[in-house]
Amino acid sequence: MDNKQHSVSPDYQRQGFVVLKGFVEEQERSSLLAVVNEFHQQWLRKNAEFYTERAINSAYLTASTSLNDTQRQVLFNFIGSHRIMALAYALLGKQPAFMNTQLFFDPANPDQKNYWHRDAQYHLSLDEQREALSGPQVLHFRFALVDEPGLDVIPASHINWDTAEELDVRMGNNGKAPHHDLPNQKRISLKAGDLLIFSANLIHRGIYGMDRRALDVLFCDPEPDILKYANPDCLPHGKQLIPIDDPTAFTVTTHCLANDERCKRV
Ligand SMILES: O=C(O)CCC(=O)C(=O)O
Repeated sequence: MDNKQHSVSPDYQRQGFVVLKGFVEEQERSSLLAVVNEFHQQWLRKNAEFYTERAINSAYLTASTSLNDTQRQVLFNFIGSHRIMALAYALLGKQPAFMNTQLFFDPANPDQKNYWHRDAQYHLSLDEQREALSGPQVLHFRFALVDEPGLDVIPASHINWDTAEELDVRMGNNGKAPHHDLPNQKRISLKAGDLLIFSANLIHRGIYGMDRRALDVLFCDPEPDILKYANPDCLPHGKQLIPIDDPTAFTVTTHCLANDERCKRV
Protein backbone atom coordinates (compact mmCIF):
# COMPACT_ATOMS: atom_id res chain seq x y z
CA MET A 1 0.00 0.00 0.00
CA ASP A 2 1.51 3.39 -0.96
CA ASN A 3 1.48 6.54 1.17
CA LYS A 4 -1.63 7.92 -0.50
CA GLN A 5 -3.56 4.85 0.57
CA HIS A 6 -2.67 4.99 4.29
CA SER A 7 -5.60 7.20 5.28
CA VAL A 8 -8.13 5.43 3.05
CA SER A 9 -9.65 3.31 5.77
CA PRO A 10 -10.06 5.98 8.52
CA ASP A 11 -11.35 8.54 6.00
CA TYR A 12 -13.81 6.02 4.61
CA GLN A 13 -15.01 4.90 8.06
CA ARG A 14 -15.57 8.52 9.11
CA GLN A 15 -17.27 9.99 6.05
CA GLY A 16 -18.49 6.99 4.01
CA PHE A 17 -16.42 7.86 0.95
CA VAL A 18 -12.86 8.46 -0.11
CA VAL A 19 -11.32 9.79 -3.35
CA LEU A 20 -8.03 8.57 -4.85
CA LYS A 21 -7.04 11.09 -7.50
CA GLY A 22 -5.42 9.74 -10.66
CA PHE A 23 -5.67 6.14 -9.45
CA VAL A 24 -6.02 4.60 -12.94
CA GLU A 25 -2.99 4.97 -15.18
CA GLU A 26 -3.52 6.44 -18.63
CA GLN A 27 -2.91 3.28 -20.65
CA GLU A 28 -5.17 1.24 -18.40
CA ARG A 29 -7.86 3.91 -18.53
CA SER A 30 -7.90 3.99 -22.32
CA SER A 31 -8.09 0.21 -22.58
CA LEU A 32 -10.95 0.11 -20.03
CA LEU A 33 -12.74 2.91 -21.86
CA ALA A 34 -12.57 1.00 -25.16
CA VAL A 35 -14.07 -2.11 -23.54
CA VAL A 36 -16.73 -0.15 -21.70
CA ASN A 37 -17.70 1.79 -24.83
CA GLU A 38 -18.11 -1.50 -26.74
CA PHE A 39 -20.35 -2.81 -23.97
CA HIS A 40 -22.33 0.45 -23.95
CA GLN A 41 -22.97 0.39 -27.72
CA GLN A 42 -24.26 -3.19 -27.48
CA TRP A 43 -26.37 -2.30 -24.45
CA LEU A 44 -27.90 0.71 -26.22
CA ARG A 45 -28.89 -1.47 -29.20
CA LYS A 46 -30.62 -3.99 -26.91
CA ASN A 47 -32.22 -1.44 -24.56
CA ALA A 48 -33.22 1.44 -26.85
CA GLU A 49 -36.64 1.92 -25.26
CA PHE A 50 -35.42 1.77 -21.66
CA TYR A 51 -32.64 4.23 -22.52
CA THR A 52 -35.06 6.68 -24.15
CA GLU A 53 -37.47 6.42 -21.22
CA ARG A 54 -35.21 6.78 -18.18
CA ALA A 55 -32.10 4.60 -17.90
CA ILE A 56 -28.94 6.05 -16.34
CA ASN A 57 -27.01 2.83 -15.90
CA SER A 58 -26.43 -0.67 -17.15
CA ALA A 59 -24.92 -3.62 -15.26
CA TYR A 60 -23.31 -7.07 -15.61
CA LEU A 61 -20.46 -5.85 -17.83
CA THR A 62 -18.46 -9.05 -17.22
CA ALA A 63 -21.26 -11.41 -18.32
CA SER A 64 -20.50 -13.81 -21.18
CA THR A 65 -23.52 -12.55 -23.11
CA SER A 66 -22.07 -9.19 -24.24
CA LEU A 67 -18.31 -8.78 -24.36
CA ASN A 68 -15.92 -11.33 -25.88
CA ASP A 69 -13.46 -13.27 -23.71
CA THR A 70 -10.56 -10.88 -24.36
CA GLN A 71 -12.65 -7.87 -23.40
CA ARG A 72 -14.01 -9.61 -20.29
CA GLN A 73 -10.47 -10.51 -19.25
CA VAL A 74 -9.47 -6.82 -19.34
CA LEU A 75 -12.17 -6.21 -16.72
CA PHE A 76 -11.36 -9.31 -14.64
CA ASN A 77 -7.64 -8.44 -14.55
CA PHE A 78 -8.38 -4.86 -13.57
CA ILE A 79 -10.84 -5.78 -10.80
CA GLY A 80 -8.47 -8.42 -9.38
CA SER A 81 -5.34 -6.26 -9.66
CA HIS A 82 -3.16 -5.99 -6.54
CA ARG A 83 -3.82 -2.25 -6.18
CA ILE A 84 -7.58 -2.63 -6.18
CA MET A 85 -7.57 -5.70 -3.98
CA ALA A 86 -5.32 -3.91 -1.46
CA LEU A 87 -8.10 -1.34 -1.07
CA ALA A 88 -10.79 -4.02 -0.87
CA TYR A 89 -8.85 -5.77 1.93
CA ALA A 90 -8.28 -2.48 3.76
CA LEU A 91 -12.00 -1.69 3.76
CA LEU A 92 -13.65 -5.12 3.92
CA GLY A 93 -11.10 -7.39 5.58
CA LYS A 94 -9.62 -10.69 4.41
CA GLN A 95 -12.56 -11.97 2.39
CA PRO A 96 -13.94 -9.21 0.16
CA ALA A 97 -16.51 -10.52 -2.31
CA PHE A 98 -17.13 -9.34 -5.86
CA MET A 99 -20.78 -8.43 -6.33
CA ASN A 100 -21.25 -6.77 -9.71
CA THR A 101 -20.26 -4.05 -12.15
CA GLN A 102 -22.38 -1.13 -13.32
CA LEU A 103 -21.88 1.59 -15.90
CA PHE A 104 -23.36 5.04 -15.24
CA PHE A 105 -24.03 7.32 -18.23
CA ASP A 106 -26.19 10.35 -18.99
CA PRO A 107 -29.94 10.01 -19.41
CA ALA A 108 -31.31 10.48 -22.96
CA ASN A 109 -33.55 13.29 -21.67
CA PRO A 110 -31.32 16.20 -20.56
CA ASP A 111 -34.10 17.41 -18.22
CA GLN A 112 -34.34 14.13 -16.34
CA LYS A 113 -33.98 14.73 -12.60
CA ASN A 114 -31.50 12.90 -10.44
CA TYR A 115 -32.54 11.48 -7.05
CA TRP A 116 -31.10 11.14 -3.57
CA HIS A 117 -31.10 7.59 -2.28
CA ARG A 118 -29.46 4.87 -0.27
CA ASP A 119 -28.95 1.87 -2.57
CA ALA A 120 -30.93 -0.53 -0.36
CA GLN A 121 -34.05 1.61 -0.15
CA TYR A 122 -35.68 -0.10 -3.12
CA HIS A 123 -35.81 -3.49 -1.43
CA LEU A 124 -35.74 -2.72 2.33
CA SER A 125 -38.28 -1.09 4.64
CA LEU A 126 -37.21 2.06 6.51
CA ASP A 127 -36.56 0.04 9.68
CA GLU A 128 -34.44 -2.42 7.72
CA GLN A 129 -32.53 0.44 6.08
CA ARG A 130 -31.71 1.85 9.50
CA GLU A 131 -30.52 -1.57 10.69
CA ALA A 132 -28.42 -1.94 7.53
CA LEU A 133 -26.26 1.00 8.65
CA SER A 134 -24.59 -1.34 11.11
CA GLY A 135 -24.83 -4.49 8.98
CA PRO A 136 -22.76 -6.06 6.20
CA GLN A 137 -21.21 -3.54 3.85
CA VAL A 138 -21.52 -2.97 0.11
CA LEU A 139 -18.95 -0.61 -1.46
CA HIS A 140 -18.93 1.10 -4.84
CA PHE A 141 -15.51 1.56 -6.42
CA ARG A 142 -16.32 4.24 -9.01
CA PHE A 143 -13.67 4.62 -11.70
CA ALA A 144 -14.19 7.80 -13.73
CA LEU A 145 -13.14 6.80 -17.24
CA VAL A 146 -13.68 10.36 -18.52
CA ASP A 147 -14.01 13.65 -16.63
CA GLU A 148 -17.43 13.68 -14.97
CA PRO A 149 -19.49 15.90 -12.64
CA GLY A 150 -19.48 13.04 -10.10
CA LEU A 151 -21.81 12.62 -7.14
CA ASP A 152 -23.37 14.66 -4.38
CA VAL A 153 -23.17 12.90 -1.02
CA ILE A 154 -24.25 13.47 2.56
CA PRO A 155 -21.00 12.83 4.47
CA ALA A 156 -21.26 10.26 7.30
CA SER A 157 -24.81 9.25 6.34
CA HIS A 158 -23.50 5.67 5.92
CA ILE A 159 -23.53 5.46 9.74
CA ASN A 160 -26.09 8.15 10.60
CA TRP A 161 -29.79 7.95 9.96
CA ASP A 162 -31.50 10.71 7.91
CA THR A 163 -32.47 14.07 9.32
CA ALA A 164 -36.20 14.81 8.89
CA GLU A 165 -35.44 16.85 5.77
CA GLU A 166 -33.18 14.19 4.25
CA LEU A 167 -35.85 11.57 4.77
CA ASP A 168 -38.57 13.76 3.24
CA VAL A 169 -36.42 14.46 0.18
CA ARG A 170 -35.22 10.87 -0.26
CA MET A 171 -38.77 9.50 0.04
CA GLY A 172 -40.46 12.42 -1.77
CA ASN A 173 -42.69 13.21 1.24
CA ASN A 174 -44.23 16.44 2.62
CA GLY A 175 -43.88 18.46 -0.58
CA LYS A 176 -40.26 17.46 -1.17
CA ALA A 177 -38.92 15.70 -4.28
CA PRO A 178 -35.92 13.34 -4.40
CA HIS A 179 -33.84 15.75 -6.52
CA HIS A 180 -34.14 18.71 -4.11
CA ASP A 181 -30.92 20.14 -2.67
CA LEU A 182 -30.01 19.23 0.91
CA PRO A 183 -28.22 21.44 3.47
CA ASN A 184 -25.27 19.08 4.10
CA GLN A 185 -24.64 18.03 0.52
CA LYS A 186 -21.07 17.79 -0.70
CA ARG A 187 -20.13 17.66 -4.41
CA ILE A 188 -17.40 15.21 -5.46
CA SER A 189 -16.40 15.91 -9.06
CA LEU A 190 -14.06 13.48 -10.74
CA LYS A 191 -11.38 13.68 -13.39
CA ALA A 192 -10.63 10.84 -15.78
CA GLY A 193 -8.67 8.22 -13.85
CA ASP A 194 -9.95 9.18 -10.37
CA LEU A 195 -11.35 6.53 -8.05
CA LEU A 196 -14.21 7.33 -5.69
CA ILE A 197 -15.01 4.64 -3.13
CA PHE A 198 -18.34 5.09 -1.37
CA SER A 199 -20.69 3.09 0.80
CA ALA A 200 -23.94 1.88 -0.77
CA ASN A 201 -25.56 3.08 2.47
CA LEU A 202 -24.41 6.67 1.92
CA ILE A 203 -27.18 9.08 0.87
CA HIS A 204 -26.08 10.10 -2.62
CA ARG A 205 -27.26 11.34 -6.00
CA GLY A 206 -25.58 11.19 -9.40
CA ILE A 207 -24.79 14.40 -11.25
CA TYR A 208 -25.52 13.96 -14.93
CA GLY A 209 -23.52 15.53 -17.74
CA MET A 210 -20.21 15.53 -19.67
CA ASP A 211 -21.18 12.27 -21.41
CA ARG A 212 -19.91 10.43 -18.36
CA ARG A 213 -18.67 6.84 -18.33
CA ALA A 214 -18.47 5.84 -14.67
CA LEU A 215 -17.48 2.23 -14.13
CA ASP A 216 -18.70 1.10 -10.72
CA VAL A 217 -17.30 -2.15 -9.33
CA LEU A 218 -19.22 -3.36 -6.30
CA PHE A 219 -17.50 -5.30 -3.53
CA CYS A 220 -19.19 -6.51 -0.36
CA ASP A 221 -18.76 -8.53 2.80
CA PRO A 222 -19.10 -12.28 2.10
CA GLU A 223 -22.72 -12.31 3.21
CA PRO A 224 -25.07 -14.76 1.44
CA ASP A 225 -28.09 -12.48 1.80
CA ILE A 226 -26.24 -9.90 -0.32
CA LEU A 227 -24.39 -12.28 -2.63
CA LYS A 228 -27.59 -14.07 -3.63
CA TYR A 229 -28.03 -11.14 -6.04
CA ALA A 230 -24.66 -11.79 -7.73
CA ASN A 231 -24.81 -13.31 -11.21
CA PRO A 232 -22.66 -16.46 -11.63
CA ASP A 233 -22.21 -15.71 -15.33
CA CYS A 234 -20.30 -12.54 -14.40
CA LEU A 235 -17.53 -14.47 -12.62
CA PRO A 236 -14.28 -15.77 -14.14
CA HIS A 237 -13.76 -19.53 -14.12
CA GLY A 238 -10.95 -21.99 -14.97
CA LYS A 239 -8.34 -20.48 -17.28
CA GLN A 240 -9.80 -17.00 -16.86
CA LEU A 241 -8.56 -16.97 -13.25
CA ILE A 242 -4.89 -17.55 -14.15
CA PRO A 243 -3.86 -14.06 -15.39
CA ILE A 244 -5.63 -12.28 -12.52
CA ASP A 245 -3.16 -10.93 -9.89
CA ASP A 246 -5.47 -11.80 -7.01
CA PRO A 247 -8.77 -13.55 -7.82
CA THR A 248 -9.85 -13.74 -4.15
CA ALA A 249 -12.94 -11.52 -4.53
CA PHE A 250 -14.20 -13.64 -7.41
CA THR A 251 -13.51 -16.96 -5.69
CA VAL A 252 -15.19 -15.81 -2.47
CA THR A 253 -18.36 -15.10 -4.48
CA THR A 254 -18.14 -18.31 -6.51
CA HIS A 255 -17.76 -20.32 -3.32
CA CYS A 256 -20.71 -18.63 -1.67
CA LEU A 257 -22.98 -19.08 -4.71
CA ALA A 258 -22.05 -22.76 -4.98
CA ASN A 259 -22.23 -23.67 -1.31
CA ASP A 260 -24.69 -21.52 0.60
CA GLU A 261 -28.35 -22.48 0.53
CA ARG A 262 -29.40 -18.84 0.82
CA CYS A 263 -27.57 -18.07 -2.44
CA LYS A 264 -29.26 -20.95 -4.23
CA ARG A 265 -32.76 -19.65 -3.58
CA VAL A 266 -32.62 -16.72 -6.05
O1 LIG B 1 -24.21 8.23 -10.80
C1 LIG B 1 -25.42 8.11 -10.65
O2 LIG B 1 -26.24 8.54 -11.45
C2 LIG B 1 -25.97 7.45 -9.42
C3 LIG B 1 -24.99 6.54 -8.83
C4 LIG B 1 -25.64 5.63 -7.89
O3 LIG B 1 -26.74 5.81 -7.48
C5 LIG B 1 -24.94 4.46 -7.42
O4 LIG B 1 -23.81 4.22 -7.88
O5 LIG B 1 -25.52 3.74 -6.58
